Amino acid sequence: MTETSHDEAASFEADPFEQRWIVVSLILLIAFMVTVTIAGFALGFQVPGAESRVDPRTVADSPPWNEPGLRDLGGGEYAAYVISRQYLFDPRTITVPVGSSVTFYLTSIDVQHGFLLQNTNVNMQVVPGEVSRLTVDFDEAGEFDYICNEFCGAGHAAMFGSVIVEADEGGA
Ligand SMILES: [Cu+2]
Repeated sequence: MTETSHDEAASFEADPFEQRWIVVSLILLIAFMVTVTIAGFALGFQVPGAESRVDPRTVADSPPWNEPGLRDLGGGEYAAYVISRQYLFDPRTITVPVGSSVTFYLTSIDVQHGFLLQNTNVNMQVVPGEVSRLTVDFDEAGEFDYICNEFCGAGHAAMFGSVIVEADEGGA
């Protein structure tokens, strides 16, 4: 039985070059954790989450999905229920006033689709059986097209729509 000295057991021997890289990796890890924390809590970045589960065979017949479209929740807040299927988004047009905060709820009744809202950071997968949710604040008037960005079949390229953000005509 060989005896290990106390010093040897307690100290960590590594090449100085290797030690430097271990330190660099730890700094990077900490930097990523800080970045993700700031993005999530201070800047409001959201990861599209499965809001709830639905039955893709019956979801189109049950509220609120039996009447897809916009709901005015008051105070500039809206909910938009969008059904995705080969090869269209229902509804194809969503119109809101500038300054609106719109929470999009999407589900698919057939295959997997995508929902990319151009000129925003919204990019969600739309999975049958699940509801995807993301909130967008529309601070500028304009037209924001949404497209299916997951190949879903022969008519994939025709799968698009748009959010129209209307300028405030009242001019407060
Ligand atoms: Cu699609």
